[in-house]
Amino acid sequence: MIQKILIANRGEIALRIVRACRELGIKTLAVYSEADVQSLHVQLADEAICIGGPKSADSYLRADRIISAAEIADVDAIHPGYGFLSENAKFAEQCESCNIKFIGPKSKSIKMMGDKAVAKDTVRKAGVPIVPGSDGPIENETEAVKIARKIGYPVIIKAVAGGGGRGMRIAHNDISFAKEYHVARNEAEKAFGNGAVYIERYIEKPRHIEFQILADSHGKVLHLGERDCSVQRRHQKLIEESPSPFLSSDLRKKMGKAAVRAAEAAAYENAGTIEFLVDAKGNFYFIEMNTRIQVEHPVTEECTGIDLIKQQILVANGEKLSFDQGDIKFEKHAIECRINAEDPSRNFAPSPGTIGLYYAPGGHGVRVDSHAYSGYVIPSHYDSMIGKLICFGTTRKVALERIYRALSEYIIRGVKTTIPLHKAIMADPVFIEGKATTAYMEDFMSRTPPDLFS
Ligand code: MV4
Repeated sequence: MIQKILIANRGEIALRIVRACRELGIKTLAVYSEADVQSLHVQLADEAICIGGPKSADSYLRADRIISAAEIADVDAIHPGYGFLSENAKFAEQCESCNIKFIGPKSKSIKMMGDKAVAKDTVRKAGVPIVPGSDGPIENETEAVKIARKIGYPVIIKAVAGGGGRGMRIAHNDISFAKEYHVARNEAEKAFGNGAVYIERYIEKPRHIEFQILADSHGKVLHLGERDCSVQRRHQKLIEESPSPFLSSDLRKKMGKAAVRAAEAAAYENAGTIEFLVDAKGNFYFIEMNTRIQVEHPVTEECTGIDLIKQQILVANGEKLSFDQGDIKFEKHAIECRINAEDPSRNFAPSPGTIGLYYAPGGHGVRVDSHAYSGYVIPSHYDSMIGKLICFGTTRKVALERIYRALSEYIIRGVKTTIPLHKAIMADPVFIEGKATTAYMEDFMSRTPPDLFS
């Protein structure tokens, strides 16, 4: 049985993992950088070890130091959270070979899904719809142009080693294609050390809808419904909700079954996400799989009542999932706003610094996952998310009214935050009517005066 877990992360997710471990009676070891000495996860964990300087590359990305800390403190498992080393197949492999359980999928699954072209091919063979495009990476320009013409413009060029929107280029004709193809290859080579790219038909103004997967080591694969993550800016999600206001129950069923088939094709184990694009007609296409717990997992937890972090730990411990697909009830509507220390009226410039007064909302149907507190200094070395506000209720209307109320109560002094922006969006008829696509944020920002969200 797992008795002690090293948490290889920081911020709200590190705190979230400490809390799950406490309830399971598992001891925790926090690792932290010199910039996070005052962090809540360090104070609340049973033990803590400093692993290096403020930069991620000197601390949270140092697999060697993290594994040393794991051995010194004699932990049984490592929870990687999201970001940092969470989707690093080599790190998962190192844990496996040191006899430390990596709380996540097998390194083979991470590797397979990390290559976005292999991932597409794998799920296609399992009967999951994918965006029409090239079969695998395309090595030379002449062939690439031929394929782009055959697919039909506009097309999107994506890095095989990319994901999450990094390294994507759009082309509308042969001339722009030739240029973008080379830019994409060069960028991919620089960013990932792998210049391989593939081509897809560009779906205009899609919805971004993902399914939560949970799988045990005995071959049981379940889905926990979807999250609509269409409200994003520069591939940073801002708002996530479940159920999606766009899906019919028929489409939801079809997509859920496809998501389970996709995870089965990857011999997937632990928590993961199957991402789909959905066009205006309701056609859906697999685009990629995330082999980690995600920021927005609380949305699913509040809809289903299932604690995903606890389930991750139980599955890593070799236990069978104690429920079946039919036991999962989707009875609530949940919505999450990401609270970032950014200034929306100044192009979302980061706003690190010291929080003065901090007062989080509460009451019926309100959850706040945050590591912030009065006097907390937000370091400038990491992402700007300082918390997540999740509100839930029996209907979408109740959840939206509740989150507007909770946003109005939320006090964070001393730094700029996305709270006023979220209030403006929650009052926007387009959003309220459930009409947001991935084009929503750009449109909202262009038609809304800055004083409404600053
Ligand atoms: C696409 C797409 C349209 N067509 N693929 C963005 C996140 C990454 N996981 C995949 N993404 C997209 N892939 C095809 N074939 C649209 C997006 C996309 C997007 C693209 C450009 C600018 C903003 C975007 C926002 C959301 C999704």
